[in-house]
Amino acid sequence: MSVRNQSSEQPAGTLHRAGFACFVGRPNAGKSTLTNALVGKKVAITSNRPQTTRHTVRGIVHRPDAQLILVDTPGLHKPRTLLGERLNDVVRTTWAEVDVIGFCLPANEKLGPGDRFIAKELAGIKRTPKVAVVTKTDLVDSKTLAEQLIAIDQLGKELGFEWAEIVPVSAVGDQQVELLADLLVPMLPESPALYPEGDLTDEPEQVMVAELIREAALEGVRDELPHSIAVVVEEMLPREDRPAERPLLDIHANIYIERPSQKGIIIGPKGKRLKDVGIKSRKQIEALLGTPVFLDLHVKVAKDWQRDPKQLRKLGF
Ligand SMILES: Nc1nc2c(ncn2[C@@H]2O[C@H](COP(=O)(O)OP(=O)(O)OP(=O)(O)O)[C@@H](O)[C@H]2O)c(=O)[nH]1
Ligand SMILES: [Mg+2]
Repeated sequence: MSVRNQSSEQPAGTLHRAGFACFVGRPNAGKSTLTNALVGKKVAITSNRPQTTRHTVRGIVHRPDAQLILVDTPGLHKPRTLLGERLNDVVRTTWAEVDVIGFCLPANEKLGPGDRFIAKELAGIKRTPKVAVVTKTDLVDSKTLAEQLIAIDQLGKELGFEWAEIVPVSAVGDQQVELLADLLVPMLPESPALYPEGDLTDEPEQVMVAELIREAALEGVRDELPHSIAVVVEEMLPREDRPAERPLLDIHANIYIERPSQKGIIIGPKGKRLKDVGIKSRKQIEALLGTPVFLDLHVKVAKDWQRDPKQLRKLGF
């Protein structure tokens, strides 16, 4: 008898589904954390600063009878910069292309104008099923949650549509995350798998590395600074003259900020902050790539890059 990986076996007689679900919502609603929880691995960075995600990130959930491709999108907000406008455009293009939309609303915050604004736009997308995902349920009691569920149901009715489902989840508390996948899968079209088995994301390694550095750099910075940070990996090369059993990957990356005055904050007294960012992100990068890394970080000023089309292009937006 041979041992086989049951999880990738399709039960006889059932059809296979594959397709795309995107998570949309206000900044900080918990979209990326939920994406990671569903995939079972960190494919998107998260932080308690709003507007952490800056491009769509695909996370892939493999099941015996389905492949669910999650598209985590930047939080939709009132844009104040060219970057903000670009991010909102990305979200709108994405939700027009997916099979099901998951609208994320945090359980611990009353519905606000930002949520209504998004819901109104979703109401205009008639063909695509819309699932309301109530996130962060670990932060509220059952009464607050019940009120939120009613308010969301009401919001749909006001705007003239029915939610395909309203699902409370906690990505941090691992509550109902699997159930959400169970509910999304039947909304996908019949299709063979779209990605190779085992792929958890389609993010290029270089982008994931840059994102892990940005995540570490975001921690503990305040006010406008999180928005000013961008990271570009310039080079990733195996160090020459290393014995085969002790490889080392050299990574050169630039952390961009918008003004010279921000440089000191990122670098910190005697360079301590930058050093900590390096240590923290290097550990994560090593875990991701499975190889020891030498990380060389530099801080550079790209003046007002969020508003400058040329700089945005250079930084990949
Ligand atoms: N307690 C709790 N916190 C959560 C949960 N999900 C997310 N968070 C926290 O909420 C904050 C925002 O999470 P993200 O996943 O980065 O939110 P996002 O919607 O992707 O944000 P943007 O990318 O900025 O649009 C982080 O501090 C998370 O740790 C949850 O289920 N429970
Ligand atoms: Mg995010």
